[in-house]
Amino acid sequence: MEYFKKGLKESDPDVWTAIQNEKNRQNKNLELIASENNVSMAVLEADGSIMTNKYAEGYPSKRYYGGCEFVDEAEKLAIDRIKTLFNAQFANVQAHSGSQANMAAYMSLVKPGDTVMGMDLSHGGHLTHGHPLNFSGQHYNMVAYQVSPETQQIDYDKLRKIAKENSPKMIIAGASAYPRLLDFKKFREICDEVGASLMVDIAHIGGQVATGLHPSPVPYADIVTGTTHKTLRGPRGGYLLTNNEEIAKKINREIFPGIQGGPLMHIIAAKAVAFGECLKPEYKVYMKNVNDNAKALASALMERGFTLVSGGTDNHLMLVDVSKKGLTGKAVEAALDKAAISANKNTIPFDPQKPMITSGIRLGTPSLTTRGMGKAEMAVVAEFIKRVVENVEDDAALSAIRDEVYAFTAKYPMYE
Ligand code: DSN
Repeated sequence: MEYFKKGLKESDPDVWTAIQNEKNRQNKNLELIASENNVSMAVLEADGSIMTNKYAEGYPSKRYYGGCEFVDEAEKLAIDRIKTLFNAQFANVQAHSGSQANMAAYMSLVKPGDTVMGMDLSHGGHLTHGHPLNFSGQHYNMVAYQVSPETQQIDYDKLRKIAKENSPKMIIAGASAYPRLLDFKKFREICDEVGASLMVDIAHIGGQVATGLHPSPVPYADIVTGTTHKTLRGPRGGYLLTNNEEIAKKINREIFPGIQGGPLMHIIAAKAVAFGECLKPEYKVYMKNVNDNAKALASALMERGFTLVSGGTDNHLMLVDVSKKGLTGKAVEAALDKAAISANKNTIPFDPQKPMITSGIRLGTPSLTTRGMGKAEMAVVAEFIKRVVENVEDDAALSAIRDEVYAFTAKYPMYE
């Protein structure tokens, strides 16, 4: 039947063209968005596979549909592999995204109206850690903790004080824009002092935790949540881990039927492939290179007169305070875009600007490292960024830089 044979180019040239253009953009641009990465062909193949056709509400061997024997195999592989990767006793790999994983963690550990502490969004936290417009801020009594104005790192004494004053039922550790190590043992001690559960969101630092480059929260947290598409280099999605069997049962109930219906079996198959890749020795080398490249990029930027929040990085990302150059994050993001460099504006601690303007730019090295770039290339990238920042208003200069960026990225080919 033609229906099963005709490819996208022929059957829908409009969507095909959009995808080709996006592929070209990914190949040609320098991708510095800290939460993005580039999946392998193997992950891409599983992601686009016929497992998308299958309904499989429930869990392996306990489904509400027949014909699940092969999707069961894929989900069991994903569960077993992620448990090995993080040395965790229980895992749920069905969360469609990090936000859904976080919602399931809340629903497993606290009740609506309970007090929950999370990191202020503008200090590095995430929408699901208490933003008033997010489900977290709408349904829970959220109390924020911040970084210290001096070190721009978490002040654990202050955190303890806020916890004692507010008696939260749960404290969230983890961030979307925090370049430093997190002390999960200390978070656990504070939780125990005030009788709170500990939820740890490792959406960004999953790769570092899996490879021992960041201490693991698994021994300390009641629930660990994460995403699969950032440092883990998998398809878009989420996961939850725990060492507590009762909490594991709650997580499974809250993901399905609590929040979600049918799991995305093609995505779960692709998660299994990505976790398999993460278990290989090459992945450890990759993650070390990601962190080394971040340090190299941070140093190269500081040598060129940039100010970094907290003075550097311990992971894959950094926050550049562009207000020190008299600019906003919005203006720099737009100028970088014109030079084919993708990054995102980001609030910095105590930012006087609104979230759509910001004083910062967040940069990360996972994608450039996947392309095979190393420390020497980070100096080249820093120089591109410096020149963009010096020419934010000059479209001709930005377009000349873009041509140089294209020539540079052509040396690190990705998808054909
Ligand atoms: N939006 C993601 C990020 O960019 O960090 C977090 O979910």
